[in-house]
Amino acid sequence: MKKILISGALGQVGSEIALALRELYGNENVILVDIRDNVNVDLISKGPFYIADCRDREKLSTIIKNHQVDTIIHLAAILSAKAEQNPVRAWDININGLTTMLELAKEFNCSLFTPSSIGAFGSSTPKDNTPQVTIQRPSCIYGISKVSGELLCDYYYNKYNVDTRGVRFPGLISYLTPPGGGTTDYAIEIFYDAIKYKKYVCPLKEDTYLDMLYISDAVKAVIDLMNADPSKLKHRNAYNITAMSFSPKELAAEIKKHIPEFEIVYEVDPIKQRIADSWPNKLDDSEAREQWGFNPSYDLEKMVSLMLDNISRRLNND
Ligand code: NAD
Ligand code: AKB
Repeated sequence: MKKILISGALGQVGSEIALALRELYGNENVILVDIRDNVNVDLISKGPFYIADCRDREKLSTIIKNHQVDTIIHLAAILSAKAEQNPVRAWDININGLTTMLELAKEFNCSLFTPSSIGAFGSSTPKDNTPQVTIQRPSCIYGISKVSGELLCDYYYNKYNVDTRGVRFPGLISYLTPPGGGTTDYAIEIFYDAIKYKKYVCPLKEDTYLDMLYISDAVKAVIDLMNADPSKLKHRNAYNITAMSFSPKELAAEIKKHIPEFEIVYEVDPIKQRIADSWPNKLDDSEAREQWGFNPSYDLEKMVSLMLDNISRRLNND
């Protein structure tokens, strides 16, 4: 990785990867694209930034050529809950956006990272210790686009030798940029409401278990996988990774250790609950650990303490 283009760069994940990569490789060598420019003003001003749709091959082709890009990190996508509101649009962006990026990677000989998700699994997948290779019949449009994306990336590697790599991210927890409309967003929103109102109305049932990962571990995973020895990678696209699995009730109990008066109540959102119920409780990520050294640092206790400290500081400064 020397010259890196990030699509969807102002989103929850992109903004954090952009910061880390600019620190490592220099501001000028990390080129950001998104369809909006009204967030993360600091990122936009400190290095190359372009408004570009991930389906706009011509515009992206010019950007890649002008900056001599060698690596694409494709993050532009519509997340699970938002995708259910307009499945046709979500399919168009998630699939035609990825196909455009894969075509560009082929044309300009770039490596390409794009994330899949725990959403790529469905109700018929084993729920506990979900294996790396298993049945994948997701029921939400986001998940269907994610499985298709995994297969498309395999196809471009096998047919055209494009250096595609990817992970199945669980719910990612961070505070720099708000989440973009996923089912796991509750695990971020809860911190803001706990600090501001000492109360959170949770859209998922108290015993809904989902995998989660703190953002620093997610960013490190992307960098480590992209720098990994390709001969060690048996599953280039879509490695299971996770650091913790918890339910809303367990997350609330951990928050209560810091804010004793905090209370959680449940008003189930049927769409989010249906999606969450179809996803695994806990992934088996042993292949990522063995093949490229995935080893997250943040567990539930450490993550909660860090989120509360940082969000409190942010809210006090606003
Ligand atoms: P997000 O919604 O926060 O950010 C997505 C960004 O893409 C936004 O800034 C948006 O403006 C941009 N975008 C949307 N449509 C676009 C288009 N047509 N062209 C260019 N840009 C466009 O999402 P995120 O959480 O940052 O997710 C990034 C990637 O990580 C996605 O592929 C997502 O599926 C995956 N992922 C995220 C999580 C998570 O918990 N955040 C978990 C699993 C996988
Ligand atoms: C979502 O909930 O849609 C995302 C994901 C797990 O893919 N956070």
